Amino acid sequence: MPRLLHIADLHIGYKGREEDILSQLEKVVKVALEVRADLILIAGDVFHRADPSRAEREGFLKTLSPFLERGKRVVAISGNHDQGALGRLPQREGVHLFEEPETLEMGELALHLFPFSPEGTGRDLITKRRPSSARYQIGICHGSYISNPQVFAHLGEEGALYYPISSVEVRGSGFHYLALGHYHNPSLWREGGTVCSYPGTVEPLSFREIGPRKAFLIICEDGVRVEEIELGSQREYRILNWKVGVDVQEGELSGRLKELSQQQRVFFRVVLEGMVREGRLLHLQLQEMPPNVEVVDRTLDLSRIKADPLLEAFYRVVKERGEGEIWDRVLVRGLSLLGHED
Ligand SMILES: [Mn+2]
Repeated sequence: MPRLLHIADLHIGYKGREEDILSQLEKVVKVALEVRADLILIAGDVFHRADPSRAEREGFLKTLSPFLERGKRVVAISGNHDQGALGRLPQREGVHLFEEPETLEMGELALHLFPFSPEGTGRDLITKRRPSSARYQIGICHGSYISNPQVFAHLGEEGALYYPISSVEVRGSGFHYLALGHYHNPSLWREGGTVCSYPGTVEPLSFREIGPRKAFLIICEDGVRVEEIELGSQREYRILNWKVGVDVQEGELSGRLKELSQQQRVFFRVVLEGMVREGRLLHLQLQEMPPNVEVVDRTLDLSRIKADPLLEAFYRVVKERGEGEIWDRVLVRGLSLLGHED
């Protein structure tokens, strides 16, 4: 009864996050031992670059050691970020790395591996594999599942052209499980007789990777069963929407932003809206932001409005007309159309 732990998109070597990613991988290894996984499957983008440093390569293998020392195995394929990187790693017992399509048989398991290729498409899932009569058929691929609207919207049309896979090909594959990598947020669904999943990054790496990080435990026992495992994370990305004058007063803004910098485990993006009396002063304050806080300034600068007769007249008309959410939006949209943000 094989048990596999599926992860993807480690991006080891991602600038500024090197330590966090290895710490998170250490946690994955701990989890893999706790849930008695026999194998860790990594569906691409182990490294962030095609030429990982020696420290990154050694860091990867060293972190896997506690798992390998118990005679367990790790199977990884290359993704669009680390094509050519896996071949630079030293041979290590129990570690199987692939940069070309391959079918690997391990007891009751057949692992059909489809590393990223610029010419790759979902058809490869059917044409570039060896037939196998193993009891459990598992596909591993680094590609864009374009039939999932959530994935398609996130990757964008250009990103989704990378190794496009559609539900038609998955339904024809006969896989019990399709272990995907490339899309950076966890997603688990069924397509015909195939369970498909993207685990997402093991550690969040941007404001697009919000929410719990996951690994999937695949239990092969009369078909496959999948258990979702929450990994937590070393750091976290959080977006805050502050309206000046409502959520925060203009005078206390820099103090409030500095408070956020105390929470060093969190990266903050603060979206500022509302009205400020003097935009120039705000910009000066925002120049000295700590590294874990970034500010998106969408405020209206009252001093600029007052200095322009057209903006001023529009502002006065709207203010006389009414107060509240809808009038605020009329004001923001109208002022930007009139050239406030130029
Ligand atoms: Mn990736």
